[in-house]
Amino acid sequence: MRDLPYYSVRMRASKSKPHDEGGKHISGGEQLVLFDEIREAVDKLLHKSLTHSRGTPDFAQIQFEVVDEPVQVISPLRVTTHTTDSVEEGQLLAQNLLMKCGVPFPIIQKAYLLMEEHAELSGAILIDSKTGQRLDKRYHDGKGIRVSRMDWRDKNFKKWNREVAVNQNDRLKEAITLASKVSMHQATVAELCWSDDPDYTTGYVANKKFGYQRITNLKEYGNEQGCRIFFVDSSEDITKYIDYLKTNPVLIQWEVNHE
Ligand code: WAQ
Ligand code: MG
Repeated sequence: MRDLPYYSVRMRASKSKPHDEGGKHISGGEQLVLFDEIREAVDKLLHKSLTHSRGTPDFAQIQFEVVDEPVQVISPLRVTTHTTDSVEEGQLLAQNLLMKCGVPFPIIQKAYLLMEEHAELSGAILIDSKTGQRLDKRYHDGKGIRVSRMDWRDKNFKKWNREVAVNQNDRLKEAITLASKVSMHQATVAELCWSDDPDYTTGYVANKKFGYQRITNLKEYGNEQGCRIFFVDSSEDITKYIDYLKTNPVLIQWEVNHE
């Protein structure tokens, strides 16, 4: 019997203008579901777009499409949480972890400068981990690369959560799902991320070797400046890498007794 096909369901919402015309990014989301689950996925993404702490959207798009490529099933990254007392402490720790992953300090400094120059992104910035050069600029109007076609089935996520007990919310699920897909690729040296939602200040540094390292206090409460940077090994084929991020379907699955 042929396996049932998966569908990629995507949402993006913006304020004052559509994304392509420079509107403020409010929210985005991606899911990978079976046909019978499309309605539920659309509902969930619609709810996410309408109730966002970055504001109410003036524009939104929700679309789905069948996925023809075979779905790759991978394990979630191992999670560690570091509790810090201030943004300074959190940021210092994030930089130390990035260096441990193999990103030199001057490149981290360049990345922070780039991030400040590009405040209004809806995707991730790709940076050459050897030169600090931005690699994604000519793609997607410079708004960053949006990783798509990934998900973690709720039942398995909940099981993982009961056993590993971090925090049962969709944000964590989405972030680990994305970080696991991204770090799977050999071109990824490390990822640095914190939310652009003003009410969420925990972020992370991730890579395949050290896992998903959550850090509390990566920005001040109320700040709408988010960050998502992939430090990349540019000796790999970048066009293929971006294609992997955008189109390769990946499901996260945690096996019991895995950890
Ligand atoms: N692909 C690429 N970049 C993305 C994607 C995506 N699918 N989704 C979001 N981004 C970028 C985009 O520029 C956003 O502005 C930025 O990341 C932040 O997105 O407790 O909530 O969805 O362990 O606001 C991490 C910590 C939370 C969770 C991250 O990010 C935890 C978060 P947000
Ligand atoms: Mg956000």
